[in-house]
Amino acid sequence: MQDQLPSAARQRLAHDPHRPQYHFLPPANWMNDPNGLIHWQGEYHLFYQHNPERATWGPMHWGHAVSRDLVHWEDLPIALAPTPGGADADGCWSGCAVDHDGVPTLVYTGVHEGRQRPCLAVSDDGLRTWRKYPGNPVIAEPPAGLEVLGFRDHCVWREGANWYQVIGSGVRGMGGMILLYRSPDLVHWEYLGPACVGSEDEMGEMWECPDLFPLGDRHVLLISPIPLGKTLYCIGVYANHRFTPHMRGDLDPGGHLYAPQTMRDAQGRRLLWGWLWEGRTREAQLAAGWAGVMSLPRVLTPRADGRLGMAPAPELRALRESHRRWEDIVLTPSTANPLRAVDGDALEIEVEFEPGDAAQFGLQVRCAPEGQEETRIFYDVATHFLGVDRTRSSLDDAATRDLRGGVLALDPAAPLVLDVFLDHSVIEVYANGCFCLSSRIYPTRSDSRGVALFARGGRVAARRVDVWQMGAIW
Ligand code: DQQ
Repeated sequence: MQDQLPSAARQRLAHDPHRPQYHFLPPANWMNDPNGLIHWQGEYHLFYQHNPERATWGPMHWGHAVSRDLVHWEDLPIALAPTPGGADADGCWSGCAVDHDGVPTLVYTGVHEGRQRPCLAVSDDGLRTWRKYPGNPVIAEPPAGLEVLGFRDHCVWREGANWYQVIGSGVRGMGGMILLYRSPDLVHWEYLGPACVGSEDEMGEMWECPDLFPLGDRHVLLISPIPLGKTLYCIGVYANHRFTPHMRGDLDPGGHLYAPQTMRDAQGRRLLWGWLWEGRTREAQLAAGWAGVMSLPRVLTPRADGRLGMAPAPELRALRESHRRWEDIVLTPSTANPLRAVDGDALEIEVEFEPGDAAQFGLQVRCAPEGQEETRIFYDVATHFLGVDRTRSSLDDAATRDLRGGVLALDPAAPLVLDVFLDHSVIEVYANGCFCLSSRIYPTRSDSRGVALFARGGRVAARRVDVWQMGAIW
């Protein structure tokens, strides 16, 4: 059910122990993809796919929030709702925001009777309310001759006098692709051809939520391919209307981040947000009355080793409250837990490990006193696997229990620096500035609040451990 006031809805759900306190999520009900990210006159605007009626995916609206500091968010009225009989009668799906000669303009996918087509909306009151372009949709059909599996989600940018956009698409038997268009005015679009086509076996058949942007002297393409259920990043060269990938990777092998979008802010930073989906049943989501969380803002940077640099936005330090530090701890399998005094479900934990001869090391969070529940964030030295093990995170059968992660190769003497953000049911792990894992956990016990460090099969040193209690953003 939709509450009258966002603040009343937030209040009503505030005591849910799984509800994050410093990650953005809507007042209530369903959220998926971030949309329309834009830094406008000192304000960060975050729009999002939203079903304001229920905590399940449904008729898509664009929810809207604004922030001056990237940390605290204020709810604004819903920006877009389906128009009965219109090109978006069945949903306002994902898209982006651009500054069209001073006019804030949303480019989104209108869905009607199974057709997905680009639509526009503009604001003349500082992005508070939105007027749809009466001529929607602005592209009537997908390109002739292509049997596309989808034609949706928009990444729009300016080059000289023209606008360009790529639209997510794919053709069965060929693979996922982005279709490139050019326009002088955002209304009239000329099709230029596919800017990139992937191999279906490796990169799926339909690319959702493409984002193509310059980073350093390269371009990055983000895609969320069906049926992979995860986001890939490709680093390569964009020239002559073609993007050629030179390397690719999993953006976040934690298994919960999807359909991210980026924006360039006034400082010239490339910021990314992604949708962190739930790890529990539809019934559990409906009972909770909310579903879907936004990741923390991540700063993307080019790196000399060719990887994508990813770090939490430094503004998040404003959330740090009481702090404790430990230094030079040597851990062995029999060491008593040095962090036994730590208690919390909204924490930032930064640890610098110096690998010794331990086979595995890491930390545990949301630990119950007798170990009935715990979540392990671990590094396996032989396989270079950094993972989140939630096989014992929850006594609730409805919560996903698995082990997810990916390979982070470390030089033998190099430290592993983990920056872990724990926020009730959300875990975000940042490692060595180039690796992220997002996960969701649902411990059942009110005393599952402990934190521990561990080593298996040998010794490891924790050179520095910093733990902060984190404040709430509302
Ligand atoms: N979510 C939107 C689509 C997009 C998908 C619909 C990705 O536009 O392809 O809610 O999660």
